[in-house]
Amino acid sequence: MKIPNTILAMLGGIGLTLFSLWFGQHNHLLPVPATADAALVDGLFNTMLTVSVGLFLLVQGLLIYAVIVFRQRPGDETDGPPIRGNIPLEVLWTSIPAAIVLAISIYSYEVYNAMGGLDPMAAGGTAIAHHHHHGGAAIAAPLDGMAPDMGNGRQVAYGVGADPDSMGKGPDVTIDVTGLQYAWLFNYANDGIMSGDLHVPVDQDVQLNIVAQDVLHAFWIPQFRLKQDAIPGQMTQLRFKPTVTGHYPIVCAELCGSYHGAMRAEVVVDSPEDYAAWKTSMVAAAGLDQSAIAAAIPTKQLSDADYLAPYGAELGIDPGAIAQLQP
Ligand SMILES: [Cu+2]
Repeated sequence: MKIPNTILAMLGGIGLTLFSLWFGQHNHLLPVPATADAALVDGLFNTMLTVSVGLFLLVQGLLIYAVIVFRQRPGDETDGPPIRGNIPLEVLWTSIPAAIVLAISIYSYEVYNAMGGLDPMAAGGTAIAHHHHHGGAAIAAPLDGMAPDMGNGRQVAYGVGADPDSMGKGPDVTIDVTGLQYAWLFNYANDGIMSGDLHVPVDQDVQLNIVAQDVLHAFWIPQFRLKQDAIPGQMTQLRFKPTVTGHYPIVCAELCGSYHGAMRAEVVVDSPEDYAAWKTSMVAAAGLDQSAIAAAIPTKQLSDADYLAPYGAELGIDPGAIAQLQP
């Protein structure tokens, strides 16, 4: 008995769909989701991956099928049939991708809105509460890291703000973040703490006010599913609720100079007790010796060779080779 080709094609389509749906949910491509909103991003990513895997297998499967089934047989010197255009086919393969792109746009817009990305300053709780005036001149350009005033008294900023359901509520913790070549600095103004690593308490609403001191940087925590440019003269912000305690990397995701690759820090999501203990230890350390913290932060004053020496040891590079670097 021979199974009709239409039945085979249908079974193939069902199998391909089921595999794509399964793979979209079991791809393990993303690191642990460590904030309340991370699941939204993962949902979007997994949906796009499901569609992509399905299309990839369909297109590549048909290609391989055609290469095998319609290959040139020995002794066959004829030309292929002169096929030109196929309106129904073109309508089909234009309308399906158009519908997919439209659906993904609407979905991603909803995700961005649910994360608080559309109106980051609407949360109310913000460090930017006053206006600066220089010599009485009303200057529209950003001053001192301020967001520009759009004329109606509302500050406009970039970033991810509060979820729509926590709009109007201030954050539990506010931390000022400065990106500079080649480090991140975290300033807990209320506690008088300056740190090279970021500590945040689990299950609390955290707001980061981000600026850059010199050039563009980008503040990226993969486990938080958040990335935001740090811009000189223009404050940006990120607001999130960490949900999983642990240590995660902070990566600069904008090529910002020679040692951009070394511009990494760590975010530690602490239990409430650990967070309190860390703050106490930092306050004590700051009281003892401010310069110890400053010394721990890499600066541009180091020569290239000095700066690279610890990394060279780590990578097994001959110290002599590093010493020959031109300043
Ligand atoms: Cu950087």
